[in-house]
Amino acid sequence: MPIPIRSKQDWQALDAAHHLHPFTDYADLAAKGARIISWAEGAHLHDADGRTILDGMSGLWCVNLGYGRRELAEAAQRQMLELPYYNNFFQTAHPPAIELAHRLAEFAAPDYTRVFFTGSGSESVDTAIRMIWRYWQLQGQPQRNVIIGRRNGYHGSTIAGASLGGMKAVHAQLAHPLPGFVHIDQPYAFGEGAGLDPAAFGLERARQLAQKIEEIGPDKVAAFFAEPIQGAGGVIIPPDTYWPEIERICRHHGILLVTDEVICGFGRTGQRFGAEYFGVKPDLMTVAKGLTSGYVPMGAVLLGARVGEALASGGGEFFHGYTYSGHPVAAAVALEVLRVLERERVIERVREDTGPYLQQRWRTLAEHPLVGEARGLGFFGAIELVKDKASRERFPEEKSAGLRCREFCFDNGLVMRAVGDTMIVAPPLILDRDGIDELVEKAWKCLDLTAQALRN
Ligand code: PXG
Repeated sequence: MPIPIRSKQDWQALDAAHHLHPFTDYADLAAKGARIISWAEGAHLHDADGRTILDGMSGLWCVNLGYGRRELAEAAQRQMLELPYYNNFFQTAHPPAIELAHRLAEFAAPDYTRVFFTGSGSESVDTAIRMIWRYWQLQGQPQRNVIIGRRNGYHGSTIAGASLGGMKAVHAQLAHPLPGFVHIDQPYAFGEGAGLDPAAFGLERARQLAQKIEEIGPDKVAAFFAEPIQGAGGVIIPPDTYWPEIERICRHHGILLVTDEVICGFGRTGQRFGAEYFGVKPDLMTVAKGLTSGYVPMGAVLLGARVGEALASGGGEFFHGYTYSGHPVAAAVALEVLRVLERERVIERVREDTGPYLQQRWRTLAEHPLVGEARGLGFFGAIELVKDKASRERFPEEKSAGLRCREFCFDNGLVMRAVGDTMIVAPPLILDRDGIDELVEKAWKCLDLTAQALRN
C-alpha cells in the first residue's frame, strides 16, 4: 500500500500527536508545526507547500549522490527479491556483505584491509570503542582503556558516542557520562584562536594531546578519537599543522589513532577520507552516511593492519555485532554507490573542479557585512555571523542570529544549517557549477534579510 495522500495540515497534526523527533525542542515544534518534505530530485527538495529548496546539507551530510538515483533503488529492489535478510553471525555470510567488504578494502587500499559492518555512524563509533578495548586486552594491557576525544566533537547519540563526543548540552542530559572518556580543546581558530598565527594555534591544540596523555599516564591511554573536520560542531577545519602533530604524538606513545569519517568519508574533502586529505594514517576509521548516500542505513569500521590483524588472528570470540551488520540490501546499495563514485569520477570532480569552484564562490560571502569569516574545504562551507567584523564580536544570544538566518534560508529555497551563529553547508557532491551559483546567491540574499531583521 502506498503512503496515503494527506494535506499538509493533516500531516502536521498527526506528526504533533505521535512523532517524537530527534534533536528537537518539542514545545518549539508544537508551536510551529513540522516542515513536511514530500519528494526530492538531484540536489533539490520539494515541500508540502510546493516549494523547491536547494538542499545545502545533503539531507544530514549523507545524500552525497543526490536524490532520485534509479540505480540505487534498483539495486535495493533486486537484493530484496533475492535475499532480503540474512545475518553474518555464527560462521555464515552472504555475497553482498562479502563483496562489499572486498570492494571497500579495494577502495581504501592499501592501508585498510578489513571491515566490520554496522547500521549507522553511532554504531560504528561504539564498535570502534569496543575494538580499541579489545585490542589492548589482546595485547595484555587491559589497563590501557582511556579514550581521548575533543570538546565540541560529535560521535553520535549512543551513550558511548555521546560520552566520547564533547557536546556540553548533550553531556548535561547524561545522568552518568561513561567513565574513561576525556577531552581536549578543539582546533577552532576563528572562535578560540583569535590573534594567534593559525599554524602555531594548530600545534598548541595538538600538543594538548601530549599534555593530556602525560596527565593520565601514557600506559593508561588507549586511543585518540576525532573527526578530521568537525561537522556537527560547525565545520571546524584544523590548521595544516594540527593532524601531523596529532599523529606524531599518538605514534610516540603507541596509542591508537581513530578518525571518525562519518561525514568526511567518501569524497566530501575531495579525497577518499578526511585522514587522507590531512596526510595521516589512522589505525581505525568509522564511516556511515555517504557509504550508502543515505538511501538506506549502514555504517562500517575500516581497520588497518595493526588492529585488524590482532582482532582477526584469534584470542577467542569478539562478543559484538548487530542484527543488521552487513545487511544485504544496504550492502547492495553501498556497492552501487561505490560504482557510481568511480563511474562518474565524483571524488575527482570535487577535488579538481567543483570543490575549488565552490570554495572560490563561497569565499565571496566574506564581503558581506554580517560575515566575520567564510571558510571551507572540498564540499564543506561555513560562515561566521558577527556584529563586528574587526573584533569578531557576536550578536547577543537572544537575537538568535543563526536561527533567524536558517529560517530565512528555508523560506527562500535553501537548506543551510545553524550551529549557534555559524552557518554551515555540505551540499551533495554532484552539485554542478550552476547549483553552486544558486547556493551562494541564495545564501547572500538570506544574509541580507538576516542583517535587516537584526537591525530591528
Ligand atoms: N560521527 C560523526 C562524525 C557524525 O557526524 C555520527 C558519528 C553518528 O552517526 P548516526 O548515523 O548514528 O547519526 C555522526 C552523525 C548535525 C548532525 O546536526 C550530524 C550528525 C547526525 C545528526 C545531525 O550536524 N552526524
